[in-house]
Amino acid sequence: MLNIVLFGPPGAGKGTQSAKLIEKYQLVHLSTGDLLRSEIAAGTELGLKAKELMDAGILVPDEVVIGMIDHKLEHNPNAKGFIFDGFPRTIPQAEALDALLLNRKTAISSMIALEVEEKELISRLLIRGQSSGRPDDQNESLIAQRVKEYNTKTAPVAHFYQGQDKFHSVYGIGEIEEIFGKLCLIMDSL
Ligand code: B4P
Repeated sequence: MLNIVLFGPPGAGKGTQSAKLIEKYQLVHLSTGDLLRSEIAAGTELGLKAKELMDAGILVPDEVVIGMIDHKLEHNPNAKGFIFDGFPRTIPQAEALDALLLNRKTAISSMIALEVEEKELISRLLIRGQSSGRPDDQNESLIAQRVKEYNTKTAPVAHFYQGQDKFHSVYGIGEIEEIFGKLCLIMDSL
């Protein structure tokens, strides 16, 4: 199985590149951001709790997202592999993912990080906010809060995969196709 963690700060291009990768490599896309937004849209209790945190630019509790991923793995027993987009975002999430995959006799193949400077992240997300209506893309201070959350809680997850010798990084500014080409080179080398 090919199991990829696509990593990077908010707005780095994870969702954008995941969509292209799943098409080319026939993998299942698991985005915790998308899963949480569908819970919000469905008005579930989980969604109501998550919305408050997401609208404030704060990560939702580990057990919530780990439970969602476990559920999705359970429902895709015949997948050729997975693209994890926006997960794991903390060290406990990374440890839990290793355990969930080990239970299924598989493992993460590689983490690929998209490196983008903060100024560009803020500009991309403000543009997306104008068209998507996503509450967490609406103002600069909220986006800065998400980047802060990333720097303190999520960035250390890269070291977790460096320690397993599974870390790759790609510069994430430029044409979408050009960045996709660099990701494919890594994917094809795995
Ligand atoms: P996510 O849905 O994961 O949102 P994101 O990080 O903001 O988006 P992404 O990174 O995928 O966007 P993309 O760059 O593709 O998370 C939202 C919230 O959910 C979090 O803040 C948190 O509260 C919660 N959450 C999610 N997962 C969690 C977890 N595991 N644990 C705890 N909480 C969790 O796109 C950004 C924009 O850039 C787009 O408009 C795109 O068109 C544009 N773009 C992309 N590539 C570009 C390029 N090369 N050039 C120019 N623009 C580009």
